[in-house]
Amino acid sequence: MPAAPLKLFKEHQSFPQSRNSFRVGLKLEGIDPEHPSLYCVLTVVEVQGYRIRLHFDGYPDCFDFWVNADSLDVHPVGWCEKTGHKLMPPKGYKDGEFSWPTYMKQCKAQAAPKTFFKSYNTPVTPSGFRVGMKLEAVDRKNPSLLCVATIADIVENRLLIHFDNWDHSYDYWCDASSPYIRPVGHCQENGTSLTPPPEYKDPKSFSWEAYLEKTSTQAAPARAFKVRPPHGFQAQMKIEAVDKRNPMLIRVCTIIEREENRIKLHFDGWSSLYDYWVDADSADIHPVGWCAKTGHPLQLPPGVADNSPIPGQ
Ligand code: MLY
Repeated sequence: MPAAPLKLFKEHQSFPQSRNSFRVGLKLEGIDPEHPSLYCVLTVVEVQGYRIRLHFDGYPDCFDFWVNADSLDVHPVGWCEKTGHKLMPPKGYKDGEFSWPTYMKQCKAQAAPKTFFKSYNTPVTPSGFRVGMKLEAVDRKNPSLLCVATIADIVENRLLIHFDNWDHSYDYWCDASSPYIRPVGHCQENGTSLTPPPEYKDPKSFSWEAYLEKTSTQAAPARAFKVRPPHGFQAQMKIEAVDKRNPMLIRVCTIIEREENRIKLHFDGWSSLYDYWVDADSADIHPVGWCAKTGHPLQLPPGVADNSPIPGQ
């Protein structure tokens, strides 16, 4: 079976250009993966190859999560203040009560240096998108729904999508070429149904024209939406992928099906009950050899002997 060719992987999935500089104990600011509109106080609690495990200060370990060292979801201490974002303090602090300098002294901790962060080194290309503009977006928790949505934030070429009058749990980050976002009018042009904000009990009573007028907002310009070239992954190709059921683990996988924007993963040697779909641009899929190159353990299919040399023997 062939390994998926390197050229099919995006830069953030492929072999890293630099090493992972993060160390256990360093503090930073980052997006809560369960609430992507929130920036939180985080500490590096484990480093494994090119990945880090992050802990929410003051909260139980069960909320810890893993990211790659070049994740755009993490920022240096002070980033929120500098960019006008609200920072959720550690548990136990009231709003306005938290200050990084005091907290750092109390914890005797260090901030992760700015140079460790990818988000600090990527140039930003201007797009036609502005915060507050409206669009039609797929609700990724209910993927059959294309809904009335707003650009709630823009950071480094990424857009935060919020669904009008729904809570923030449906929010997500994407870029201008995301297949999940469409210009205002897309549903009407294609004769498909648009899910209006929840106060419109009868979807037929919703009109974009009246809504933009009522909310004094603008539609995101159609030219700002970019077309994403198709991914080249094919069935049978081997990759290394994070197991979402135990995200500290990376396993040997086979792509067993493909769709326009997704691939279906099979974990070699495991029941197909565990197969699932991931986006082709997921940060959790990597070329064969990624674990070896970045110094991350690779979970082999059960029953396959690990013949790699044991360090120190
Ligand atoms: N059955 C769900 C659907 C929620 C859809 C929210 N989207 C549009 C943001 C519910 O009613 O909770």
